[in-house]
Amino acid sequence: MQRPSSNMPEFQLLAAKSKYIVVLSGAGISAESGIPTFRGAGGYWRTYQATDLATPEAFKRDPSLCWEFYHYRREVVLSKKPNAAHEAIAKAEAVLEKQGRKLIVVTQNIDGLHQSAGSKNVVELHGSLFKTRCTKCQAVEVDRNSPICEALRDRGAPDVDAVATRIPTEQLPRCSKCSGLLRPHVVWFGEQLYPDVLNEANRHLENCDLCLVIGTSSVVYPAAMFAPQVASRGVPVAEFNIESTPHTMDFGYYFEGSSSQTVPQSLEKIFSEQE
Ligand code: BV8
Ligand code: ZN
Repeated sequence: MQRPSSNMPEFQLLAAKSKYIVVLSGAGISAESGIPTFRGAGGYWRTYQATDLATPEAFKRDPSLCWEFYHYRREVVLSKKPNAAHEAIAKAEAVLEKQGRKLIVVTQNIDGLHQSAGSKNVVELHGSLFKTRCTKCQAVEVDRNSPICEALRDRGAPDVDAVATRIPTEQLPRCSKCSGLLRPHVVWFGEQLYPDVLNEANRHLENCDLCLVIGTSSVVYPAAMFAPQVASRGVPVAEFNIESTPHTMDFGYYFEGSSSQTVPQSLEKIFSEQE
């Protein structure tokens, strides 16, 4: 098996020539914005791992605890900003678009930081912290209110010994149309990805001529198979991570380091072409 190249000048030229770039991002791209990743130490809230609470069963069993978890994550994200990696990707999209070329972000993240940095073409594979879905009428709404509802104000403290008095479901976020109980519009473990989102992501994966896969441990399916799928078409894929992952050997390029450094560097020839 050939080892991935770490030849940055070579990759910069590839990126400057590409017509249809797909950026696949995971929690690692937001780590330097201060948002904990899942697998690092930050992956815990109180005595729970995200994977314990990000399930339909957890919501059914205790919607109050589940909403405290998501309320906490919303408030954390509202206090954070995109970093240089998000910004370089948004800038590259704008420059390429002027030249009739595409750059699409397909993200596993639900923090909305790509959009805050100015990215327009963003496919949110796993939904968004700032969208709700009614469990009764299925209406999906954008909601960036802080707090999302009065009963959750000052709730959601992450400390292990935080006292979780249960909030009655009537006081949890309710639907403005049918007053049904709202849930976060995110894809939980064991839930299928939204078909239209999956189709859109696949269309981009099948047509791109370059792929950057940034800050993902590639353990969650089906997202974990996207970059290897592109590489198997013979399209150059570059992985950006602080450590190698189970798929690093599948890719043509691997740039070790913090994405806020390596990602802007990899895209800079797109900007210099423009000047
Ligand atoms: C489904 C929204 C099918 C919610 C998320 C056994 C084997 C294989 C699969 C399964 C299995 N058991 C269950 C499954 C399926 C399951 C799955 O894959 N489980 C995993 C845990 C094994 N998948 C699902 O359930 C999916 N649905 O398969 O449905 C189905 C079919 C028929 C009928 C019914 C169902 C749904 C998965 C979506 C779950 N929702 N998020 C929420 O967030 O609350 S997943 C969530 O976790 C994220 O969205 C993301 O996808 C994942 C976290 O992964 P990463 O983003 O990669 O983050 P991580 O912390 O892991 O890694 C960070 C990386 O960044 C690291 O590599 C680190 O080195 C790097 N890094 C850190 N700092 C930096 C950096 N890199 C660069 N610079 C830095 N500064
Ligand atoms: Zn409703």
